[in-house]
Amino acid sequence: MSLYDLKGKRVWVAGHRGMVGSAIVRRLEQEDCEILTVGRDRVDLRDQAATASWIAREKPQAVFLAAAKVGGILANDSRPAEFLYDNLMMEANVIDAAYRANVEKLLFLGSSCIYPKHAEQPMSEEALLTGPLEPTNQWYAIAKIAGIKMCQAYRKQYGCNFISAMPTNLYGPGDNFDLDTSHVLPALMRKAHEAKMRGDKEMVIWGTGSPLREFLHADDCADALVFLMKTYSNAEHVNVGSGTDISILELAKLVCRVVGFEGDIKHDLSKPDGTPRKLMSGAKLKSLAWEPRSGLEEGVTETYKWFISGSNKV
Ligand code: GFB
Repeated sequence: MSLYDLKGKRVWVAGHRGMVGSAIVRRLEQEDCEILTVGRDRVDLRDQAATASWIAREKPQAVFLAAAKVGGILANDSRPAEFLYDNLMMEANVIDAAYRANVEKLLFLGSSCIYPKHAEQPMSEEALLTGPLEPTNQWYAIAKIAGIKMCQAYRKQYGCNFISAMPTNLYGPGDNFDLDTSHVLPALMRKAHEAKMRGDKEMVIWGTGSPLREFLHADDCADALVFLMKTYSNAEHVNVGSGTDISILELAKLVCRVVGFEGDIKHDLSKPDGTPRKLMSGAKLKSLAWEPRSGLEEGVTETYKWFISGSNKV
């Protein structure tokens, strides 16, 4: 096991204000390292020169590339140019500048949507590029696949110690709760909460509710990413998931139970279901001796406490 010691290192978390980036910062505070961050107001990672000069000046030794343009199924489907361009530019600029600044180790974050729409479940890392993608998020998926390939190419040609991790659907503190652009779990939590506050008799979920989704708490994901940064060095990407999935309708019922909303659940069938299932195989990560800590109900309960604590900015 090739250990990379974070002790005393300058570690840059690109995308530190996002849900995953902020979870990585929280997790790194348990390490004896110097955490570097920079806001997009100071350095736009889509700007190659600005990105390269910041990295050359700050000289990070390790990089968590968690900066990305992300969103739920509707945002992905309705803003393909932004999801493709922004993600391609950010990853290309950071990965290339990291190589030129002799960064010792970089971890690139992708997503479980990189796998084919009808991949055999659970999806192992080998399923990549073996079939057509889910149309609603093919743009984001292609950008993330390109990021995996860039890390592999820089490892092959320049010997860079760059690795890739593919988290499943994440949730937790700092998530996006905007009802048009968010992912399903925060959207259901906000809808159930607001329906309860208004005394509504029902709440509406998108699609049939039959698709299955795997969820992992952002803090569990961050722990896995720091674990991989320290212990993994290989060209192939690594799935980071919880190993269990749930139907969207059952998730809605779980969220309503946690929120305390007792109304009916209705379906807006004008909205897309997306991929029917995308459960990832966690065998590779398990073989490296990492397991997620929190279960879904516990994680949703903790996230709802955060949501109603007023820390949420929506
Ligand atoms: O989380 P989500 O937006 O994205 O949708 P994906 C998951 C499922 O939840 C879909 C249903 O079947 C939605 O129709 N759903 C039900 C809802 N109610 C809602 C709602 O109010 N809001 C939302 N957003 N969904 C994403 C990709 O796919 O997975 C991203 O688009 C990324 O790029 C992410 O890869 C991990 O899970 O379908």
